[in-house]
Amino acid sequence: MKNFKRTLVTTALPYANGPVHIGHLAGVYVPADIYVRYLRLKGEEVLFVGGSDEHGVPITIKAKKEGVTPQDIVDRYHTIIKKSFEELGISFDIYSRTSSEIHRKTSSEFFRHLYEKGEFIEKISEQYYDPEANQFLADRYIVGTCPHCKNPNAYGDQCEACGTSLSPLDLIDPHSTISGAKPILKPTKHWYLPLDKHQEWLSKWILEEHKEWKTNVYGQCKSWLDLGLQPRAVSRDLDWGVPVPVEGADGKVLYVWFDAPIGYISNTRELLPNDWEKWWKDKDTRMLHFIGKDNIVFHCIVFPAMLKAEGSYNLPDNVPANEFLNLEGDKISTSHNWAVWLHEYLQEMPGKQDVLRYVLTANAPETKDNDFTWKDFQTRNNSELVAIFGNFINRALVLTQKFYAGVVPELGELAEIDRETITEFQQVKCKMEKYLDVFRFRDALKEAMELARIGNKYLADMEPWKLVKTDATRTATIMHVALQIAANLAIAFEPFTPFTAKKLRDMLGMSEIKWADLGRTDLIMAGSTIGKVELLFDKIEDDVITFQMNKLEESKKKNQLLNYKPADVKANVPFEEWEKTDIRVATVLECTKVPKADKLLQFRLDDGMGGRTIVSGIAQSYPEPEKLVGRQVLFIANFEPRKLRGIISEGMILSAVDADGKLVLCEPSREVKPGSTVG
Ligand code: B3M
Ligand code: ZN
Repeated sequence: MKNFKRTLVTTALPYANGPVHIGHLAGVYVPADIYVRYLRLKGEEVLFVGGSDEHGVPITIKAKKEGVTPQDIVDRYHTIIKKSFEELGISFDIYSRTSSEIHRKTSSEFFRHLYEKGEFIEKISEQYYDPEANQFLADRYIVGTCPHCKNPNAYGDQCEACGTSLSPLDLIDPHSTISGAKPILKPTKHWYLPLDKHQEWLSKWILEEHKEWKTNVYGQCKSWLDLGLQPRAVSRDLDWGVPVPVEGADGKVLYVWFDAPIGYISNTRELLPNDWEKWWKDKDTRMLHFIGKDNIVFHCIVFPAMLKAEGSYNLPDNVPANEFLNLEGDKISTSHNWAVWLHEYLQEMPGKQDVLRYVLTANAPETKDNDFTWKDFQTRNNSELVAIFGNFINRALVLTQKFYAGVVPELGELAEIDRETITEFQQVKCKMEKYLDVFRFRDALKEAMELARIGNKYLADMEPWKLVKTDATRTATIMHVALQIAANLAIAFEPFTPFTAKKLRDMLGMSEIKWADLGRTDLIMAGSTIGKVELLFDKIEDDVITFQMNKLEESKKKNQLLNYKPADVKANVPFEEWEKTDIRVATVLECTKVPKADKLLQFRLDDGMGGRTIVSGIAQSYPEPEKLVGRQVLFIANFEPRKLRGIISEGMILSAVDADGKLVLCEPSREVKPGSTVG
C-alpha cells in the first residue's frame, strides 16, 4: 500500500427527509467513526466530513404533503440528524448541509467548469409536463397503473406493489399528483455526463488497480462496467436544488446525485476555507467514502467520472460499502415506519449509546445483509458487554479498592502464567490492526473482546480473592497485571465504545491514550490511585425489550391497515346456488377454549331449534371467550357437520377478516329471535 500523509473520510449524506435509523448507522456511520477514531489514536492526520443531503424530489413531495416549504422539511430533519449523530458520538469534524450558500457556490462552479471544458453533452428529450400546474413532472410526481401488476397507484419510477422499476412512459393512464391532470409530453433540454466516454479508464482503474476493494463493491462495479456505461442526465426540471448555472436553464436544477457528492467538497471548504484543497487535491491525501450498497455506483463510477472530468481532484482510494441491515427479519422501511430511529433510541435508552454501537458492529452487514433483533441486542449486552467486559473491569477494580484502598500495587516477580497471559494479550494489537486496516470491524471488535476474555480467565484461574489470604506479594503482582489489562481495554475499545472507554480511562486515571501503547504493561504505575468504581454496563431486563418489540408490532399493524387491499372477488354464483346456503342467527350460551388447540373456541348456541355446538377457529382474536356469552352471531346452519378435536361441529360461524388478520364476529345490528334467517 502506498504511504499517505493524511486521510479524508466521508460518509454518505443522509437525505434530510427523515431521521436516521439503525440501518444507516450499521452501514455507514458507525464503521466510519470506528475507523476515524482508530486513525486519530494512531496520531494520523485525518478529516471526517459529513452532512445532510437536502435536495431531491422526495423532500419536495414531503413538503407538499405537509403544506410547508422544502426548506422547512430539511431544517427540521437536519437538526434532528445532526444532534443524534453527536449524541451517538459520531465524531465528525464537520457535519453541514447541501442547502448552504457555500455548497451552492461550490457545486455551481463545479458544473460550470465541466460545462466550459465541454465535458457534458446536451440532449433534448420528451418528458411529461403538467399542463395545469405548468411544470415538468419528476417521475415521483406521476402516478398511473402498473403495466405488470395493474396496481393503480404505481409511481413513474417504481411500482411499490410489485417492486418493478418503471419509467413514466410505462404507466397506463398516467396523471399528475400535483393537479390530477393528464400529463402531456413536451421537449426539454438537459445536460448529460457521457459516462460511456469514461468507461475505459474507469474499468482499468477499478477492475485492475483496485482489486483490493471489498468483493461486494468490486462485484457491483464490475457488473455496471460489463453492461456498458451510458450518458447520465445531471440536471432536472424542478424548482428545488442548485440552479443550473448556464444561460437558458430557467426552471432547471442540478440533479441531486450531481450536487450531493460535491457536498463533501463544500463541507471541507466550509470547515477549512484556506486549507481545504490539500484534502482534495494533494496526492499525499487518501480519500475514503463510507456508504451503503445502494450508493456504490454513484461513488465508484459517477462521482469519480465527475472528479476526473474536472481534472484537479483526487479519486477515492477505497469505498468500503456495507450491505443492508434488516430489522426483525424484514427490510427496514422509512415509509412503513419499520425501523429503530436513532433519536428515539437515544431518548428511550439514555446512556446506552455504546450498547447500540457495539451491537451494530458485532452484527454489522459487512459482507452480506444481516438482521437486527431486539433479542440479540439484549443477549449481546447481557452476556458480552456485562458478563465479559464489564465483569472483568468490575472485578479488577473492586478488588483493587478492597485490597489496596484503590492504590495500584507493586509488580513482583512474574510467574510463567503471568508471562503467558501478557504474551497473549500483547498479540491483540497486531490482530486488531490486521482487521481494522481492511475495514473488518466485526472481527476487530471480536479481538478487543478477546482481551477482556483473557483478563477474565486470568482472574478466574489466579483467584486473587483467595490468594490474598496467604500470599500478599503474589496477589499484588496478579492485580497489577490485571490492571494493565484493564488499561489496555480502555485503548482497544476507544474506537468502538468511546463513552465506555472514557469512563474506564477516568476510573484508571489515564489521561492520554495512544494506539501505540496497546500491549504495554506499564500503562498505570504502582502507587497511583484509581477513581470511584462504577459499572461499565447494566443488564437489560426483559421489559425494556418487550417495550421495543411492542412498538414495532404496533407499526406493523398500522401498516397492514394502511396498505390494505381487499382480496379479489370470487367468480359469480347463480342465485339458485347461493340460495342453498342457510344462514341463521343464534345467541351464544357458552363459549370456551378447546383444550390443547390454540386457535379453537367451542360455542354452545341457542339456535331457536333446540341448540347446537359449533367449533370456530377464532380463539386468537377472542382471548376472553366467556365475554361472548349473550352476544348474537351469524352461522351457516346447513354446513356439513365436521369433527374437530373430537368435537362434532354443526355449522360455521361467520366472521370478517380485518387487514391485520384479526377475525371479527358478525352480529345483527339489533337483537333478533334465535333461528332467524339471514339473506
Ligand atoms: N442521500 C442517498 C442515501 O441516503 C444519498 C447519499 C448521498 S451521498 C453523496 O441513500
Ligand atoms: Zn406493479
